[in-house]
Amino acid sequence: MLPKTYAAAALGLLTTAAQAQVVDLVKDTADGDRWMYPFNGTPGIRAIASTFSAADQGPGFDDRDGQFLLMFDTDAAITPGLDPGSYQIIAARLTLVIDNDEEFRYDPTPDSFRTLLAESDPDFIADADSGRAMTIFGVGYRNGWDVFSWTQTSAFGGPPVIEPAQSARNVFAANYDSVGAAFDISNNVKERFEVAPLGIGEIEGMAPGDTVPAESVVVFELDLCDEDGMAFLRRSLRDGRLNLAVSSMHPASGGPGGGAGDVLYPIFKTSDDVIAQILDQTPTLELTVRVGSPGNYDGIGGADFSDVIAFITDFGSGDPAANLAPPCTLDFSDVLAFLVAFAAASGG
Ligand SMILES: [Ca+2]
Ligand SMILES: [Ca+2]
Ligand SMILES: [Ca+2]
Ligand SMILES: [Ca+2]
Repeated sequence: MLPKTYAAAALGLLTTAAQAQVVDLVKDTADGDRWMYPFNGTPGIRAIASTFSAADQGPGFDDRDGQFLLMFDTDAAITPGLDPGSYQIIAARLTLVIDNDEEFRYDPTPDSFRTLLAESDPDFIADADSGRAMTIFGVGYRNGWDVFSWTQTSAFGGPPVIEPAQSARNVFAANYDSVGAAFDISNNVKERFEVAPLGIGEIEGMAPGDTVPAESVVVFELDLCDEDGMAFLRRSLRDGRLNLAVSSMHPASGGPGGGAGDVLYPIFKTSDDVIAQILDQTPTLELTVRVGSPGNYDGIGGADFSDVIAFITDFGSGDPAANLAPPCTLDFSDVLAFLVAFAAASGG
């Protein structure tokens, strides 16, 4: 469950720049999803998508060789086109369901890229916990594609930097610099840098190192303290579409491009899995977002005393809805942000 259900969302109040509302958005299937693998023969309609690494296979393949791209249109529920600062992310969560049974190990903590280097490399360190984390990222584009033009059936990539497929993909798992420019993290082992995921996949009741059964529910709580990541989310809400990439560094053994051996990586059900549609196991996005000025905190009427009470109540109880300014903890900067917004919205 997301932290709160708001009367404002139920009433469906109209939003203008001066008004605010808190929207609980639940999308129980993706508007598009795609196994982003260079040799996927059924792009956009495949019922499963696996994530794995080719970091140990030399040049020619992205380290993050198999990625799972998910596309959610948000514009029907959350007014697009506003300044990105008008979207306050209060909670964000992606839920996926595992398709394969007992083939990979659970690891809820990401490993350094150094654990994926050759053991003879001076920078190599051993992976302290078996398994690899399932992680989620925002995306970036190349070759002229963008969030509006790219669809689940668009071309995988353009000319690779190294044949047959390295650094070719048109949409890639990304991190962002301080001005919001995306950079491709698909080769962070070859290029030797650590990555910052938006969220880490967790499975309730499972211990690190356990093998993961089919039908396991993987929950990615997005990190509200990641300011670059939250800025990506806000831009996505402005654009009316949120595209996300799931990645993991499990070895590509036993499957696509991975040669002999058992499958050792997660396989997720996509929105195209007919059984998953019936069993409610398709990818699900949950967002709680305040849209517009937080001065009208309760989203009801204009900015008046009830908004002051509502803010103080949330602030006092530690509700993340009261987090109106960095850092992501509740402190005086949030009170100040509320007062400034309240003064502006109430004309005072
Ligand atoms: Ca699809
Ligand atoms: Ca590990
Ligand atoms: Ca109000
Ligand atoms: Ca804060």
